[in-house]
Amino acid sequence: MTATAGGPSLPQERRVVTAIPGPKSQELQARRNAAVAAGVGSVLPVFTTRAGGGIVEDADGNALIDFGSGIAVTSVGNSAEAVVRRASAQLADFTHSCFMVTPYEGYVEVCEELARLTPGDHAKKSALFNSGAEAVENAVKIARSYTGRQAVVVFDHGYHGRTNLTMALTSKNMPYKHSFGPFAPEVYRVPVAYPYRWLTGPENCAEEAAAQAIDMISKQVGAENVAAIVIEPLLGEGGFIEPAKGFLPRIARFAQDNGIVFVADEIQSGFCRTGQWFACEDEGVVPDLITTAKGIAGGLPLSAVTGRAEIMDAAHSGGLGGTYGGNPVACAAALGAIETMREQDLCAKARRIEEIMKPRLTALQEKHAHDGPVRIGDVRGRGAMLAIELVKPGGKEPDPAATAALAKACHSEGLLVLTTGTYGNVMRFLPPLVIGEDLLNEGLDILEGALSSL
Ligand code: PLZ
Repeated sequence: MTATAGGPSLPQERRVVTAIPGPKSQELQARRNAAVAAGVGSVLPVFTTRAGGGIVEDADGNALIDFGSGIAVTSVGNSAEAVVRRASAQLADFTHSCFMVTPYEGYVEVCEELARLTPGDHAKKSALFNSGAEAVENAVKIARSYTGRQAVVVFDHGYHGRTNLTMALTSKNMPYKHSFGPFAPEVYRVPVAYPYRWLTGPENCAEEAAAQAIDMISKQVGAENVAAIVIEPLLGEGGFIEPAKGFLPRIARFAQDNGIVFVADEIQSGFCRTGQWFACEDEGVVPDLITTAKGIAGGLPLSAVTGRAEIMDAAHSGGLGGTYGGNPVACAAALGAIETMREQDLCAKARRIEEIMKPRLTALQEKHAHDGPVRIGDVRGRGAMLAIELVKPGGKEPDPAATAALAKACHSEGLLVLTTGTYGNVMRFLPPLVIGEDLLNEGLDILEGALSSL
């Protein structure tokens, strides 16, 4: 540890002093390879020592610009002041009692905040868990219990986790499901309105995709057998796909008309990420249940299911829980993160990030539209959840190799970027919402240079 701490006081400057990864990270990587299971991967094997604002510092003293936020988690920044203050105080008071043994106020406060912040003014209740996957599993348990039905409908390009049920809900085989079956039954996948790749073009994408999805549900499953429809209002791991406008409200209405619980998985898109508290607000969709995690607690593990009180209360007493669900330190961190989002108006910050980034990404798309070996086929997303989709010249064939090469080129210049997408050809941008505008623009300069260098 050096004199300056991480968090907001970490110098907000990019610094590349060694190869990336540098010698210390390489040494650690060798130890890691000997001790950590090969199935656990890393995007960029530089070992983190401190982080804060828009910077991640590594063991070799490199300071990287952070366009990933640990996969949309540190929206309030790493070690944000209010998160550290509240979580530290809680650490000193007690670390665990188990809410199922003796409860504590922090858990209740987080549930009260969730009732206030999530869409809709109906009576709401919440239950807290540890990971996103656990929240999604519990949303399905609750919906099944409430409806007395079994089937769950999910969408092409959807991602909901890596546990057995959520692997079944997740659409992409590699790397999430391959060799890990058999998967949970009663899961049905239907089309999503992906404007860029809709065969008849983007114009009628919303109506056509909704009609196909509803037809498949009605004909193949039977609406009366469906407990829940689970969808990400802005699909994350599938490639930052914004369903064509009109699609989500149509599906939500179908759910409502047929007594199906409509679940919005906002684990990646929630908590100011898209410029609103929740992405489903964009089209005024009010979900019956909403799953949250990631950004909720500034880096500590916490997740939640929030929704209509009568649905949330359907599961029998003692039917929901887990040893660590709603851990007091994680709850304190969440209250600190929510305080930060409110006080610093991080929804507005996310919109400002879009204002800066999107025109520059669109200009890059124009520059790389025709000539050269790489083409940006699509620029999309909202707020600080933005992406470019890379395709081969002359069409829309996905170009995962160029995407990987672009990420590598950015990494070597000290810009931490992540790729995503069913076809591995989407570069996504998820900067912390507190990142400075200088760093944001510097990151975009690096991206621009890296694209030209391919
Ligand atoms: N639902 C919408 O984005 C997690 C996955 C990273 P957990 N996304 C990042 C990886 O490769 O494992 C996610 C999500 C949506 C559910 C989840 C699952 O959340 O906290 O990773 O379980």
